[in-house]
Amino acid sequence: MQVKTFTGSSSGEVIAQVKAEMGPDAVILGNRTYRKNGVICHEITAGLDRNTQPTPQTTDFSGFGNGGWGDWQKDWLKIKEQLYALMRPAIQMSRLTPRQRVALEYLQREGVSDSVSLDLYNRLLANPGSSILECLCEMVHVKPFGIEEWPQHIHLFTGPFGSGKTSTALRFALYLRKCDPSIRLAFVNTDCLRGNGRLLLRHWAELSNFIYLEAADEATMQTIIEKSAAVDLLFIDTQGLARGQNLRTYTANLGLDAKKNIAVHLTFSPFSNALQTQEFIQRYTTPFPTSLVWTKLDEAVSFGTLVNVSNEANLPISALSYGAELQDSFTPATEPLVWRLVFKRQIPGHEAAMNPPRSTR
Ligand SMILES: Nc1nc2c(ncn2[C@@H]2O[C@H](COP(=O)(O)OP(=O)(O)OP(=O)(O)O)[C@@H](O)[C@H]2O)c(=O)[nH]1
Ligand SMILES: [Mg+2]
Repeated sequence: MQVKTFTGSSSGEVIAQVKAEMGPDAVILGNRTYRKNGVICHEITAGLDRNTQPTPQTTDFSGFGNGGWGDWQKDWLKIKEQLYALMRPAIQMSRLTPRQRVALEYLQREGVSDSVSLDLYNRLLANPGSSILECLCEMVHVKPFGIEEWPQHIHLFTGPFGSGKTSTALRFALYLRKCDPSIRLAFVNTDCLRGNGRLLLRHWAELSNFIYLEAADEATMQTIIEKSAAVDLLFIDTQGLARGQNLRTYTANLGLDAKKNIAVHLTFSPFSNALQTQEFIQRYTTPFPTSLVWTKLDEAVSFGTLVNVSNEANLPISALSYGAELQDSFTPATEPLVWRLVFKRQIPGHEAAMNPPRSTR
């Protein structure tokens, strides 16, 4: 390992030196601040492993599941936290307008991560006069669920166990039926082993006059897809994936490849910590166009996680769900709905915000 110590008058300056000289793979081994001849000096010791294997990309799951990837991810998260802690002084609130400052401080209290805060701060400085919402809209994308925005023939619902996959698939189907009563839609359940979800989907699909099918293997799935020209849309409901599994392999095993016209909808509820969320994103990332569906918003008390995950995963939010029932508990996402949720904790359709936070206007 190559180890080197850098000094400078600010931590930001020293980090820039580390990056310039040792590159993005450098690891911070230690840091200290001291006074020399009355001047404050910042010192960072950084290391670079010359024999390091290439940084795992989101596409590389080779080390996944044997502990190595998970440990690496944990370490990297810690390093990132340290880096951002060092860079926090770089956020000089005094350089923002009072309105921007209040909004940024509020977001930080609501759980928006240091990296998102810093990114937002830099955007605000780079575009003087821009509003915080303008900058946030560049960082968190919204693409409301509907046929126009999501015209794919096949829609696959994925996400952690119990995150609301089946409910979301049914809500989406009922919503499309409401928009177009003549729509022909078939559900394919790939979760054929576990009883409850299977029964729930079958029950609701049949009750709502949708076709219900099951496919536990590639051959059955291929047959269904070949015949699916008879319907306008095919909705595939899947099961959650355990640690060590990933959606790329899961979809490949069902013969769902890039040649097929597929959209993926990833259901997430805003309760996981940063490490778990990051791991979920890796687990459920595929090359298919993907949306984020935020579920169980009625159970959450703050929504900073929405900003962190949507920004980090770089996936558009397509829908918001906020109730255990199938009816009146879901809406396609729009920017005003998302930002009212984040800034006012206002659940869509509910006029009054929960514990409206002070001074965000
Ligand atoms: N409070 C609340 N409950 C919800 C919401 N969405 C779904 N649920 C409930 O969460 C539970 C799990 O929902 P499902 O749709 O079965 O979740 P799933 O991801 O398909 O679950 P598995 O297939 O078992 O992994 C059910 O009791 C739903 O009623 C929501 O937005 N708010
Ligand atoms: Mg289910």
